[in-house]
Amino acid sequence: MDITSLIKDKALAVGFDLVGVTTADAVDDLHVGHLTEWLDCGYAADMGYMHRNFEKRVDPGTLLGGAKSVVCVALNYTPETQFDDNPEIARIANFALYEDYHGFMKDRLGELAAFLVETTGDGARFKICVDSVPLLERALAQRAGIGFIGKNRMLINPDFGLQLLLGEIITTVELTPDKPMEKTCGECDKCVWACPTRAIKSAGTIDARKCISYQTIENKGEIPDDIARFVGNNVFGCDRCIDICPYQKFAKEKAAKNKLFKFHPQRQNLKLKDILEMDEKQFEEIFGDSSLKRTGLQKIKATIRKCTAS
Ligand code: B12
Repeated sequence: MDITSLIKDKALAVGFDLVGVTTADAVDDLHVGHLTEWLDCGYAADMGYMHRNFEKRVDPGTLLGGAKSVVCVALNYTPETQFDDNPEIARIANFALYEDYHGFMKDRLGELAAFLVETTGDGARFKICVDSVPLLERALAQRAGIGFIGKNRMLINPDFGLQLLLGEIITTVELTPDKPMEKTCGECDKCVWACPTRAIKSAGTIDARKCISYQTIENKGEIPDDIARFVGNNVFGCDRCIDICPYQKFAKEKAAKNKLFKFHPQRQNLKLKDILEMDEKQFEEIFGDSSLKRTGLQKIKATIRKCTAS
């Protein structure tokens, strides 16, 4: 078996749902142009880090000297149980119903990278990336054939849907690249109309200033009044543009397969009132290993006070 096939088999064996390979070349001008326009229009809101490291973000080769390939992986986070829509219950974005994915994915990518070095010899170098590294993860995953980018800007795989978390290994090893997935949403623009704040422009660009996910996770200040009235019980993140997508509705994979990726069903049933009454110790017990930890209990309480009648 060739090295690329061995690496791909190992990626699935360590627990990822999808794997693809692309070169370490810069993304094409289309992506560079979209990122430039997005930044220039102020759509990055107060995410100052999105303005930094532009060269690195568009060119994975600059993150590791001598880089030749990028192994792109995806982990399905479709929840085991569905949220019962009730305005008194706090709605937490599906990805955060699981343990914090950053550490989980980095550990498995570490195992995969160790295998890569073992298989190809001592000289192989690599860099592991999950979310926080300046990299256009969705553009690379599309180029590696894992999925296509939808109008809601999510990486969509026709079998798995949209609830996929992305990670990469940039490496000096030369692997055989996959073909990009060339697909589009066609005429469908359900996500554009489902977004309560019209954060998705019809061409597909997302204005983070209007995105409920940005406002409830990233915005350290107060949520503006014109957005607050649409937030409702979405106290952390938002899945509206994902839930409405036909690719999610008709996805063949109905739940995450990797049972080691810990799902916390109790996070789906918390009343808004329960969170308002929570102290830091209780918050740590329930959300200690989740993405909510970075946002913090005080911000989540402020969101509930501002955006709901609680
Ligand atoms: C900043 C950020 C956010 C911001 C801004 C969102 C955004 N759309 O950029 C906020 C806080 C709002 C956010 C929210 C969410 N995020 Co986020 N986020 C990121 C981060 C760190 C950078 C994204 C980025 O580069 N934005 C820059 C803009 C310009 O990118 P873009 O709009 O997608 O445009 C690019 C392409 O789509 C393309 N493009 C743009 N317009 C057009 C038009 C056409 C016609 C074409 C062909 C191409 C094209 O060009 C651009 C450059 O490649 C990535 C991790 C990473 N390092 O990549 C995670 C990431 C994108 N987020 C992720 C997730 C899960 C979410 C949420 C679902 C969480 C939630 N439930 O609340 C939401 C989804 C919001 C959405 N619909 O995008 C996942 C997405 C996985 C997937 N399947 O796509 C990522 C990849 C993290 C990860 N490692 O898994 N996020």
